Amino acid sequence: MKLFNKLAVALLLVAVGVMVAGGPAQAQSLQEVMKARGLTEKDILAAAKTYTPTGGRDEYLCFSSGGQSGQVIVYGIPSMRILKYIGVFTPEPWQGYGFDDESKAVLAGGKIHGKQLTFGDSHHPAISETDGNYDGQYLFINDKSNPRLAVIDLHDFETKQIVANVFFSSDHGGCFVTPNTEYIMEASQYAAPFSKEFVPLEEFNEKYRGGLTYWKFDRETGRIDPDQTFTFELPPYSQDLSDAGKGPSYGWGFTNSFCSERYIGGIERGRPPFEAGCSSKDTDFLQVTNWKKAAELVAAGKVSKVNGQYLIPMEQAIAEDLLFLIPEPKSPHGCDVTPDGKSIIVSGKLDSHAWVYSFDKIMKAIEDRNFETTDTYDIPIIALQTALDKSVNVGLGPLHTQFDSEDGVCYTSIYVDSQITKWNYRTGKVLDTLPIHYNVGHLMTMEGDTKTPDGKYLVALNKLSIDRFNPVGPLHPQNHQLIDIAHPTMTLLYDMPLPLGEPHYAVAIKADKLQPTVRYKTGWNSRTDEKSAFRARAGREHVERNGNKVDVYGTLIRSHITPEIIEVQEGDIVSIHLTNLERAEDEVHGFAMYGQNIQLSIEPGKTASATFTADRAGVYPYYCTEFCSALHLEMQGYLLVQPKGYVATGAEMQEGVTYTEDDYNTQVATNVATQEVIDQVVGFITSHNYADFPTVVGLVEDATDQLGFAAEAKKKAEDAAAKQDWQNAMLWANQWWQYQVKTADLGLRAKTHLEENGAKKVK
Ligand code: K7E
Ligand code: CUA
Repeated sequence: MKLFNKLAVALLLVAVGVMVAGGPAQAQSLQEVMKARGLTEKDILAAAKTYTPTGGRDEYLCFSSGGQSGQVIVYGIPSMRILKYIGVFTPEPWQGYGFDDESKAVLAGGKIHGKQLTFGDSHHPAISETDGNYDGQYLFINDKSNPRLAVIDLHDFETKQIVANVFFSSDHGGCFVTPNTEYIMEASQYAAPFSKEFVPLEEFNEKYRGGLTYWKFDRETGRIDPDQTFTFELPPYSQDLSDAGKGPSYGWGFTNSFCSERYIGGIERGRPPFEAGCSSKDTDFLQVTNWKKAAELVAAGKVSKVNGQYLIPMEQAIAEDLLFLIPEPKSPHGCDVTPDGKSIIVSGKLDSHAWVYSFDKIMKAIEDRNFETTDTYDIPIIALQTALDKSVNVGLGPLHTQFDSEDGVCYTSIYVDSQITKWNYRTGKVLDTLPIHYNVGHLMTMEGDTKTPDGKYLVALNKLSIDRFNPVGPLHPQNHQLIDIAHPTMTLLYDMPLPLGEPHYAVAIKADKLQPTVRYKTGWNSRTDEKSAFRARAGREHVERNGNKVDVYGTLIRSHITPEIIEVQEGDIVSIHLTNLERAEDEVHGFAMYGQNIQLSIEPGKTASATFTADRAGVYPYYCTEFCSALHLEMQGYLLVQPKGYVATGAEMQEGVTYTEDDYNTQVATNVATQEVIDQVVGFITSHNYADFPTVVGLVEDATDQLGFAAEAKKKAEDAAAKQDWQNAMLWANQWWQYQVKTADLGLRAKTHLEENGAKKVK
């Protein structure tokens, strides 16, 4: 007892102590906050450069690979606020991705040997380009584990297409777009037989192959066209990263490799491991391909199809001068074409140099047939010294290079030394270095792989975060560090933990180049971008039965799902198609059902479908999963799966409350008063220049819709009252009021927006 008292007193003292010493609760001035939180002036400056007040927007949007999560992560720069995850190779329930029929069809495009995969290892995102600059229309990303590419449309940030490589069994060197997004490059990584059949490792040199696919992108359809796509057969050299030429090097592609030793491992056979055998030679090969000439050969019908796609065998590539090799430093990583298209920078991962190749020198060697020798596969090799411009000592373990707005200036990530090196690829001078926490992989500057980089900020995509954040168990977040590069010396601004996968690469685009839509045309299949065959209009909701196939054509609008009761029989195959009738910005409804693994996300205008077999008789409540309005919880319904042979009892549905004429009259009085409020708000809006405010125009459209519904409900109430059916009169009067409430809510939001944004009185 005594001990307990002592403890209690001690705790009290501690509590008081904290209160006395704990200035923070009182801190008002900047100095006090700085002192209390131990912040330096440098910290405050960094905060001021990244802090974005409420409602503020970012200058750039970054699309980061989500690594093993198979997604794309979207965040703002400089605030580093995460804005969205985009489901790409893996199901993403809160977006309905992989749960609705429409997105399942997209994911099905990525099946491997007929197997539906729920995993992807996303690596390199690329934004579509026009004339070598980001145009903000599409985003592409590859899956290393299962060689696939995805197309994301930036008009709605949704994944539209996944294609699987018919030759490769892994990839890495994608996605890299040609300057007008004619093609998207995808290079294989781990060599495997193109036949995808069993071939013993003893036949590695003859039958295992690397390759480089140039996927044709069709701007008209916004989709990859596999029929016009072609692949270079390459030696089994473990191709790594790629980049497309631009400017003078337009028409060419560059792909490095890291195991031209063609070592095939076998620890369990007593052989040294891959890591020893794949790094034993001093050099590997940069593979130079002429895609423009290859495309001409394809168009001229000179390339044959294998597995249904154009394949350019090595002999043909050699004979047609489409393929050349250049030695590059030991086990390189990174392959980056400079903004002027004149140089290619390759980093020696096991070396401390960045190697700058001259495109002019490469072309001269090809013209002069100045080859050192050929490789085992008869591919001509241009001598390193013939093609090299210079090599620059940038630090141990250089990986990737990105570019600044200032001519010649670039930044290379240094993995082993954990730093960023700023240098000049024209002069060969190192300009600055900045330590990174820890082990940077890729790095990215604003629009840093285009013809006209913006500079300004750099993000270091670090592999480890170790001690940078509060511990959350042995699996730590990754760390994206934001760096200010607008000045001669680099400064670290911000650490952002990324709690998803290993984000390999990221690209950032000026935010004002993106103009995403806020709503779809009503009844839209967002995955195919056309009117859905399953759309339904208000008042036209219905159920169709064909044998044991039941199609429900329903709608969603605040705050009800139509239909609210669905009756099917055990064994039926049920498809529920729902159209969101809302036009209001951000007014999304969800749809989830007990026990059926169903979750849809239905944005304004979208039609989404869920198909399942009602294989067990029972009662299955469903509801809207987005808190969309005050009566969101009431946005509900029942699927009744009747047992085989069920016969209805013929009894009436019983309501819990009986209403009288008085109830009806009270409700009508409320509605009349509510209408007065609405009229006042409408008066305010229409007496101002509201048409100049698109947000308000949207709100007014939506309010007009709601008011229209109110009028319909009012009529039903009055019809029932005329028949003295007070039960239905009262319930419809209440529904009339529900629509009024939504109208008033929208009107008030519009009024507030006008007041806050300085609308002018016009009459
Ligand atoms: Cu992690 Cu580009 Cu796949 Cu380098 S890659 S670090
Ligand atoms: Cu719709 Cu909640």
